[in-house]
Amino acid sequence: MNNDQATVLKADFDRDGFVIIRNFVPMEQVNEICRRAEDVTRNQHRSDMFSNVTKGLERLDGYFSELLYRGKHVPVLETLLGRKPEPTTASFFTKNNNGQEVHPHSDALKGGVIWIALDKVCKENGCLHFLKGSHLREEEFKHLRAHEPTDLSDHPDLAEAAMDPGDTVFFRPTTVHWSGPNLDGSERRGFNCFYVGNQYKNMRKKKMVKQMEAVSQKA
Ligand SMILES: O=C(O)CCC(=O)C(=O)O
Ligand SMILES: [Fe+2]
Repeated sequence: MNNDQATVLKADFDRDGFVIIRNFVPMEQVNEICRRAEDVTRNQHRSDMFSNVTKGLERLDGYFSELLYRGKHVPVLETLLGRKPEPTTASFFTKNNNGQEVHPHSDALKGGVIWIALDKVCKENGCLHFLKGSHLREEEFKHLRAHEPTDLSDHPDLAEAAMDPGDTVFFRPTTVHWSGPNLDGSERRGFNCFYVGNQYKNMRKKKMVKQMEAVSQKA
């Protein structure tokens, strides 16, 4: 990516809260991600609402931790964010035709996210949708939850992210996004990397602060 391309991408990213780079990941790598993600999720038998979402791939296969930490999307995301992305986790998203909608939500307050299409994704099989510019209106959308239906299908800022395998969307975790049902039952897989800081470290820090507060209240 040259400087002019980076400037245009960053302007779009700053305005809309997301940007799609077409053909970003070569097909060999798309196939390898699919093969490895299918391998590590094969024996999972979950029945919860988000059984189609597997986080923590980087703990199951070193290939995914390499991608999360050193994938070629990392420097691009750094340019878009204007700061070093802080890796959190890598995830695999599948979707069959039995529901499994992810309702409108934001992921976190800070950082960035990338989502690579592993199959052709379109409105019929439940591609991602974004609300353009919603990252600039956090207050208005902060009540949204991925497990609670909210109908934004007529929203004027709606953008449908139809993508081909290898296309990659870079987005702010505060940009409202969702994915509808898979109506045609075609294969619909995506791989994402969250860069929203080390949640485990943050959790430990919060726990420590609580413990210290409890101690000082007793004293
Ligand atoms: O792929 C999906 O259905 C949802 C993806 C999503 O919410 C995310 O990548 O943060
Ligand atoms: Fe999300």
